[in-house]
Amino acid sequence: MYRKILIVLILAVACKPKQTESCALEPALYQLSDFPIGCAVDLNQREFNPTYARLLGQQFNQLSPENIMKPEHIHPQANYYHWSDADSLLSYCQKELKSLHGHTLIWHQQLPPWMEDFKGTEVEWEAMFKDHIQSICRHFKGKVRAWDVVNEAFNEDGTLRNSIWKQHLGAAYIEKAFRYAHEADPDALLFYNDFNLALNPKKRAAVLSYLKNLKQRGVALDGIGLQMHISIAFPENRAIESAFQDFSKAGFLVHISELDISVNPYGGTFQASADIWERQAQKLASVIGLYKQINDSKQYGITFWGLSDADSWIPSAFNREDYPLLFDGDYQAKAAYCKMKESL
Ligand code: 9MR
Repeated sequence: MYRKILIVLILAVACKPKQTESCALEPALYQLSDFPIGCAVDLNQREFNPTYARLLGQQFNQLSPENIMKPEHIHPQANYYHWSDADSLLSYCQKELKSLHGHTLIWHQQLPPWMEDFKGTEVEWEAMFKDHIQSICRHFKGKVRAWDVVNEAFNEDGTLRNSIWKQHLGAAYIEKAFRYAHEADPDALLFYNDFNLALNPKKRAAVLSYLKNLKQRGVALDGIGLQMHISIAFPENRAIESAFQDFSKAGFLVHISELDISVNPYGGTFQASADIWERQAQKLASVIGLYKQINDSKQYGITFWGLSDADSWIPSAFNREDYPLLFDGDYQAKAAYCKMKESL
């Protein structure tokens, strides 16, 4: 009887589609790469979860704060900046020799209530906007590698999003943001960051032509952050290639800034299978291969939007089961991790 149960149990474990893959964790990802390999960090996890901290420290050499440099967190009141969390991440980066990618100065989301409710003339709005950008850039002057200066300013149809910034400062707010950031920290690289730029050619063309125009007019704009919240089903590799090529050939540094590869993009019941993990690994290999085709001087780096599947923003944001990252919920390497090491 017990033997029978044991056999059934062994068979069940052996037949369960394996998500994890065995490949060595060393050399680490960044050690195999010619460009920085980054990860979005949750500060609490880094400070209180030793498994998370060990893997993060071992595999990545550039970090983006997932939330703690966003306006609501770092500038919660008009006359108060909350520096301690970002400072703590910065000192970790300095100690561990990792670069810090600042994310993000100007966005329409995660704004503190006082900023959303701000009342004033256009001149007062601009003073507030300038103070926000320059206080943060000055605080981290010489210490961050780059800033995402403006995040997600475009709609999917290629028009400018009607954010509070556009409403109160006009379309010129984008150019002003870059000018103010550059004035406060002339050595930081400055990025425009957005999503769906591979998937949506109309949005890509609009953003590209807008950024080219800014650059031609002497605005200090160094690169594009292609977020790349993609999936095993889309976008097609040809579209990803076009996005990488279009921006790099126009002279912009290309940062794959928020990479994750959904395995359940349409939601609904999710059925894990070895085939799914393999497709995720293959999609990642294609992304890396296409990224390596752009001119070396334009390869700013690749950043994953989270460390393990347990840390991903996707399941809660879309209320669906998903496993979009390199490590599973137990911080074990997945097929995608192993494939990435072969592809770098
Ligand atoms: O991962 C972030 C999540 O923890 C926040 O709740 C969310 C709020 O909108 O922002 C997420 O990060 C976003 C990033 O800052 C900008 N691009 C889209 C990302 C996913 O929403």
